[in-house]
Amino acid sequence: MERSTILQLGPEPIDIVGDVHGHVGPLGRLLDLMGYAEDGTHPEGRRLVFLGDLCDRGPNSPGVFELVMRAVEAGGAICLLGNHEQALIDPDPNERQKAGNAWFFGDESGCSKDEEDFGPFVRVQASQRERIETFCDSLPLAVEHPQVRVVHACWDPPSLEFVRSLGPAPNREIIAAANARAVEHLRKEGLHERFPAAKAALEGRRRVHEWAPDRGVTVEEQWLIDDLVPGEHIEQRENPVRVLTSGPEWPARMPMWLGKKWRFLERVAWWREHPVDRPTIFGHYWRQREHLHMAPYDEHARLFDETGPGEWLGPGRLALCIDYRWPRDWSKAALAAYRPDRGELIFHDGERLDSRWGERG
Ligand SMILES: [Mn+2]
Repeated sequence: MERSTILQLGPEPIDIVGDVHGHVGPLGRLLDLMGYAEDGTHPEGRRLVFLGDLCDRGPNSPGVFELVMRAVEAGGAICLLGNHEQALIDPDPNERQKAGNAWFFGDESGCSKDEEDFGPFVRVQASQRERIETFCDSLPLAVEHPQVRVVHACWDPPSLEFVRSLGPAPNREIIAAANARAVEHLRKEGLHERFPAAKAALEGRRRVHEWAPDRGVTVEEQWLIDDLVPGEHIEQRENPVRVLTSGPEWPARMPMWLGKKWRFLERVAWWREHPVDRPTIFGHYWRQREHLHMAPYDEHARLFDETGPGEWLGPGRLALCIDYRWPRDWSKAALAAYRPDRGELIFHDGERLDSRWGERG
């Protein structure tokens, strides 16, 4: 099939699989429950659409890549680019620092920390490395099906237009062009030198993980933060690939230590502010499979309110997030697929939920 960054599908029924994050066993069970053969083919001609974020954090990222690459080659499956696949091929070395990707980068990427947080995990073999990179380079950023639209994090028309304008280029080139656009905006705001300098100045503090900004910052640290907040905001907002693969983010009230770096932005429920006009499925947002308040920082309550796991979101209820986790145990798999023609959400442990878009009847 010819490379296409925004893919148009025909009417054949699809099954959309949420973020897998290295859980190859649960993925196998989910595909089995839906009637797929091991190579990703289906006796009724159904087609798999993976939302991206196949890898990182879980026990076997290489195994998930092997399974999905085979399904794409043999079964006509489609896999979208998630922010974790993007990190594997991003030309900016800063962007490769993602929690849980030491299976791919080894010691250059905070390996011992990953081992402690996510271990044990299977590491990539030398013979797989280039195939995985080539695969990530070829993944579409969005899919349009007659029933639904699919993207990893945010359906944003201007960002899609930017990507479309670049034609069928490999993702590494598209990511580089998007990064360059963000740098151009940093330059306009006079931050293109101060922002990286402020990042570097905080480097030591993030490595030892000893800084506690909620207990006060020095004047010098506040100056750094004053460059970091707008810098990160521009870096996210003005980067069309990042908007599609990790969504718009807004300045957070307090810097957060997340994985391998300090973060000065937080996720926002874009589906409330920028309602979609057609059913849209996405992953990325760590939706809790059962609702549980988590003080003091309850991201679920902020993004999803009290909605149940299969509820559609936003005005008109046209947006559905199918990236799940368990509230008490983040390492336990919670993998689901959405079947638009059946209005059904199916989990790898066999639970099925009715889930239909549109106003409640
Ligand atoms: Mn993601």
